[in-house]
Amino acid sequence: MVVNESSVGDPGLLVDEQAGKEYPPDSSPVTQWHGDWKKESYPIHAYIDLGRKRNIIAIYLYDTNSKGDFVVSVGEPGKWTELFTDTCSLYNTWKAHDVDISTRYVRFTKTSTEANIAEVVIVERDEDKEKSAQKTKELPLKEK
Ligand SMILES: [Ca+2]
Repeated sequence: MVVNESSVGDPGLLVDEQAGKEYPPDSSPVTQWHGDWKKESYPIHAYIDLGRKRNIIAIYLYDTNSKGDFVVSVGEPGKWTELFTDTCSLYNTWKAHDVDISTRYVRFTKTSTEANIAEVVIVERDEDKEKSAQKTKELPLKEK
């Protein structure tokens, strides 16, 4: 579930192109999270609720046009810790961020209209395999 903390934009577009189970992802997402064109609207924030605490081993971002800081944080609503900042310096490229973190919530911050990310893939550790593709959209559905 994606929660929009801002009054503009649709952060659901960060997780609307999760087709395929490849790891690492090799698709070419096109719909990106955008707020509006007003400078004063930024930064904008949104977070994903993974349903329960997950052991996250990688976060992939699909970088599109322009450059700007895209911040990924973990923790819980009202209490975030920055995990990393991606400068969005590449073009139409999947960027891998290896992490080792246990969290239920992952927050994204788009600091400007230029910090353009089209899709996010969050990989949870699978105890049966070394690395497996369990994506954001599917994670909450795995609840037993
Ligand atoms: Ca998308």
